[in-house]
Amino acid sequence: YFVALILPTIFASLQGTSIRMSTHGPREPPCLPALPLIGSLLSLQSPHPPHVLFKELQLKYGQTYSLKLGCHNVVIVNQHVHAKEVLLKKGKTFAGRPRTVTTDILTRAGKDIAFGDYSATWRFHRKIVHGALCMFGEGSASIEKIVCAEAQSLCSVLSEAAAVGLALDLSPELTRAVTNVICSLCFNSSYCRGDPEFEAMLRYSQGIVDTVAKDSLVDIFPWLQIFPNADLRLLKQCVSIRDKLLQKKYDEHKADYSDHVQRDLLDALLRAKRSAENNNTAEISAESVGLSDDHLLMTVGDIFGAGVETTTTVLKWAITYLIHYPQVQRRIQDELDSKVGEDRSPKLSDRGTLPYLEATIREVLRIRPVAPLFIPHVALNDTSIGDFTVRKGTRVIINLWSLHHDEKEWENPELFDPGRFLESGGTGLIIPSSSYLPFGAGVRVCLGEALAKMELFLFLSWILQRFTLSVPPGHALPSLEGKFGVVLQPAKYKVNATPRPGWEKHKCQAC
Ligand code: PLO
Repeated sequence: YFVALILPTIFASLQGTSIRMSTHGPREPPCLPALPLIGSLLSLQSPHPPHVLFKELQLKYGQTYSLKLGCHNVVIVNQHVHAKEVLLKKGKTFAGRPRTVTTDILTRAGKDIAFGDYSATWRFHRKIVHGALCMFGEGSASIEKIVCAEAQSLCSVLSEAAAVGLALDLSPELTRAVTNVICSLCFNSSYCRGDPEFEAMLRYSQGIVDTVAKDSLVDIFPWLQIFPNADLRLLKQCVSIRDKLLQKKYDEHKADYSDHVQRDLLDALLRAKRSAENNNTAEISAESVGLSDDHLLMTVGDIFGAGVETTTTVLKWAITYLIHYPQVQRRIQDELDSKVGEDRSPKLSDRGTLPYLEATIREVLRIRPVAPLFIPHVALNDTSIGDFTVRKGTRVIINLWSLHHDEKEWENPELFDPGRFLESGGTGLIIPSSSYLPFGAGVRVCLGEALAKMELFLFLSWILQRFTLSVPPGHALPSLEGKFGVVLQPAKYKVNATPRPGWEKHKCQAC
C-alpha cells in the first residue's frame, strides 16, 4: 500500500507536482506546489507578467494545470480545445464570476454584466443591452456617421500637429475619438478637446485600469484590506469620481425621459425599468429582475468603460505595430489608394474590398489580445475539463495569450504577419486556426464585437488614407511589451503623423 500509493505521492510532491496516482476514477489537473494560507504564491514569483508565466508553466505541468491563490482553487487553461469546452460546450456551468475586493468596489458587489455572477438578473440585463446595441448595430447609418465625424476630428488634430512639425502622444486623441462614439451610444453626448469632464474621465479610467481585477494581493487575501493600501485608495477615489459622472448622466436622463423616444442605451435601460415597474401584476417586478438604480448605473458604467478602454487599446497596438512594420503600413495604404482613392473618405461598405486592412486588424487582436487572461470564470457545479474533474467553486482562467501564441497552431507566433489571415496568394480572408478568440465565446462573449470592428476599421482607414505614421527621427521604436492589467496596454510614446501626398493642404475642421 505504502509503496504503491503513498511513496509515489511523496515523490511527486518532492518534484513539485502533486499528481494523483489513481489510474481509475477522476483525476484533478496537475497542481503547482501549494503551502497552507499562501497557496502557490511562491511558485508564481516571476519577472514576467502572469499571461507569459502561465504559458511557460505549461512546459512543466502540461497545458491545463491548477494552482492555489490563497484558499481558492484556480485552473489555468492554455489550449483551445479545453478553452472551448469551458466557454461553449459547458458555457453555462462555467458562467460564474468570482467576487473580489477590487471588482466589488468597481461594480457595487457585482451589479454589472462583465464582473457580475451568472443569474436571472444578469441574463435579463444582458438581453436589454444586447438589444440596445443591436439597434445601433452593424449596417446602421447612425453609428457610421458618428464614427466618421470622430475620425474627421481626429485627423484634423493630426494635421494641425503635422503643420507645425509636432510629434504627438496619440493616446488622449484616440481615447477622445473612441469615448465620443460610446458616449453617443450610452448618453447621446460627446466631448470637445480640453473638456474638463473628459480630462477627469481620462484620469479616473486609467486609475481603475491600473488597480482593478489584476489578481493583486488584496484580491487573493481579502483580509489585507485592513492595512493601508495605496492601490485600493486610488481605486476608491477613481470609482467615486466615475460614479458621480454616471449619476449626473442618469439624473439628466430621468429628468427628460419620454416613453416615445429612445435616444441611447440609458433610455433603453430606463424604459425596461419603467415597464417592469408598471407591470405590477406580473411576477417580473423591477426589483425582482434587479432593475435597481445601482444595476442600471453599473451596467451602463460597464459598457462605457469597456467601450473606451478596449478599442483605444487596440488602436494603440495597431499603430505601434504599423510603426514597427512600415511595409505593412504601405501595403494598407496601397490598398486604400486603389480601392478608395483620395477623392472620398473610407466607408463601412468598403470593408469587403480592403482585406489586407481587415487581416491586419485580426493580426493585431491575435498578437496583443486586449484581455490576455479574459476575466476569470467560476464553475457553478461539479464538472470537468477534458479528463480532469473540476469542483464547484473552482476559478478557471483561460490564457488567451497561450491560445494566440501556440506554436502548434501558429507558424512563428511572435512574428507580426497579417498575411496569415489571407488565403495563400489570394485576397480572401480566413481564420487559419481555431485557437483564436479575441472576443471570447459563449454566454459571456463580448457584447461590443460588431461595434469594435466597425470602429477599428473606420479609424484606421481614415488615418492611413491621410497619414504615414512613424517615430520622430532619432527616437527608439516603441516597446511591444505591454503593461499587464485588466487590459494589456502599450507604453506611451510620441508619433509623427506625416501627411501623404495630396493630403498636405487639407484644411483643419476641428470639433
Ligand atoms: C476599464 C476602466 C473603466 O473605468 C471601468 C471598466 C469597465 C468595464 C471593464 C473595463 C474597465 C476594462 C475592460 C473590461 C471591461 C468589461 C469587459 C472588458 C474588463 C475596468 C474585458 C476586456 O473583458
